Amino acid sequence: MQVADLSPHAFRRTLVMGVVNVTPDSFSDGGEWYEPGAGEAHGRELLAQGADLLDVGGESTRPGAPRVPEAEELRRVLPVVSALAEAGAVISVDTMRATVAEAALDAGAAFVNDVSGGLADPDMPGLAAERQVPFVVMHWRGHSDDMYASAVYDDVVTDVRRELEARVEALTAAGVSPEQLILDPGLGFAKTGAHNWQLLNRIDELGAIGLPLLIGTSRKRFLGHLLAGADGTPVPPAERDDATAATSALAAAHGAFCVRVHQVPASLAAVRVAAAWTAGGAPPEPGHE
Ligand code: PMM
Repeated sequence: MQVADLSPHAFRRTLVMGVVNVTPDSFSDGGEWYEPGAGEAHGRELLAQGADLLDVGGESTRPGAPRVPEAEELRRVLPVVSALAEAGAVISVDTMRATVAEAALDAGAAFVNDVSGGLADPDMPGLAAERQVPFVVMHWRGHSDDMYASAVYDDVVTDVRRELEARVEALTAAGVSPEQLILDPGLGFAKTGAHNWQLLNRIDELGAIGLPLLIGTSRKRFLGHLLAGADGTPVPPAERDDATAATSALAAAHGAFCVRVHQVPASLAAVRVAAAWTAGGAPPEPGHE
């Protein structure tokens, strides 16, 4: 099998990152892939469906979630990373801990996805600099136990942009190369639904920073509210995949580097449509050039 170059500088079309949550309590799929072997089996399924990358995480970031002890996070993540890397997947590890990121890289992960953008663990910037791997810097204002307290902005897009640029400056000062960096507005993290829609509406202002963007809308609460029926009850997470795929198409049409999704096939079709629409013809698929 030819391994595609999925690094940000080899960008061809928007990549689809499939989510493998090895957690008992994620909001979107909590517990489904938590049993031994289930995370690996789910990752293999997403890979077979055409996911470009798999994002393996062992700590839920749902609002209000308590932190998971490091030993438990390692226990959850490492066997799944090793098995899926062995199966040929390009893996990102979704962690805020440098120790977990390092162990996952040693076990075959290729990217680090840090929802705190290197803020939660002072050792993370140094690790990213040392390992020179792609590093996802998400906009973050604090741990999940009280993130809505900090959902206060003058202008959410301007503020998120400024805070992401400050992270870029701090990380590059710590020796991380700008070529490694992928930025993410952190939809739902210290953001209300209204904030999320503003960020998507003005995604080009974030793109103007000049670094690749990763967008994570998948199954999030604001989509549940958008699709609510007349009585106002949000549709449940598993019924938000069509809306997620629509956001994947739009994010791709606005030049996003990657979309992070739970259900791969519809978003993969969406980003391929967007690529063909934008180019006026289907570009070669990653790995098939
Ligand atoms: N969202 C979640 C977890 N990790 N990582 C990035 N980079 N961006 C996101 O938007 C993001 C993330 C929360 O969703 P989940 O609990 O369903 O994985």
